[in-house]
Amino acid sequence: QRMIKRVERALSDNELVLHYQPKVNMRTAEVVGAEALIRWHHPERGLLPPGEFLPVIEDSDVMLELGDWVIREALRQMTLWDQQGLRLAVSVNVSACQLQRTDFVEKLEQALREAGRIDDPRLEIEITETAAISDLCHVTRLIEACRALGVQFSLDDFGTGYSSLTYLKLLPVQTLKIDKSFVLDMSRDAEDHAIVSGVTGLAKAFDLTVIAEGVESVEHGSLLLGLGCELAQGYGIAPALSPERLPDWANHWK
Ligand code: G
Ligand code: G
Ligand code: NA
Repeated sequence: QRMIKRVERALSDNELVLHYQPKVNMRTAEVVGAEALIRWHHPERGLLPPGEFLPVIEDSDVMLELGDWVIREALRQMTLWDQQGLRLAVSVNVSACQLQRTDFVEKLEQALREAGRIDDPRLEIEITETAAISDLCHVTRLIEACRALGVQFSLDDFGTGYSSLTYLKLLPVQTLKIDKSFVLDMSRDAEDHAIVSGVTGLAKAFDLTVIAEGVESVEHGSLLLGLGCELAQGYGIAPALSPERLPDWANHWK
């Protein structure tokens, strides 16, 4: 309870920040986007990763407040980068409790309008399979309504939840994110390699975009390219960077 109050104060005291992990096309060497990942500039404890405070506030109203802030902040940053000539699609993580809100789409539209991005959202929402499947009917309608606003969806950590092909067929997402646990071991573990290969093939068959997480090495990259998965994210490319550092990184990355 004290921790929830403390995060709420962090939000109003501007101690929360978004860092952005680049997403690249390994074939064309293009920087295609960035995933917003929250951090807490704690006055005593330094920069805290989300695992230190998100689980505590999940299912509280503060999580909803934080979720709203993440979307508004990411849109604001995107416009700043646009002004610097860096045109990126930005993705944000949205948790199950946010998706359950009946006013999610309304709030999103309001945020796009206030950010002046209603005509060019270039925003993607990452949801986990588990969150999507917990209320499939509601989430399906929500995705459709957001897509009508030009906002895209990706299924995060794909392969780790109770993914069934039926769900995949029903969910109108545009992108599958292959979970890093499969990518990390794909050079040593034949089954993980087969899973990455299978998900990539599945994405093609469903006409979806596919992106691999956890790309840490050149070997990961070449294996993925060999399987036809061109988009990637991971420490081998870049960790999450502060918004000030990202433009410089993007200009020098090849
Ligand atoms: O940055 P890091 O790799 O430590 O992130 C850990 C987890 O926290 C990731 O799985 C990510 O999905 C989650 N996360 C990071 N930022 C946000 C956010 O803004 N909202 C939600 N709901 N989850 C986030
Ligand atoms: O899927 P999720 O939103 O949890 O992904 C973000 C998380 O993955 C963050 O905790 C981030 O630090 C972590 N991450 C990003 N790239 C890599 C990587 O190449 N290797 C590993 N092990 N973790 C990564
Ligand atoms: Na994510």
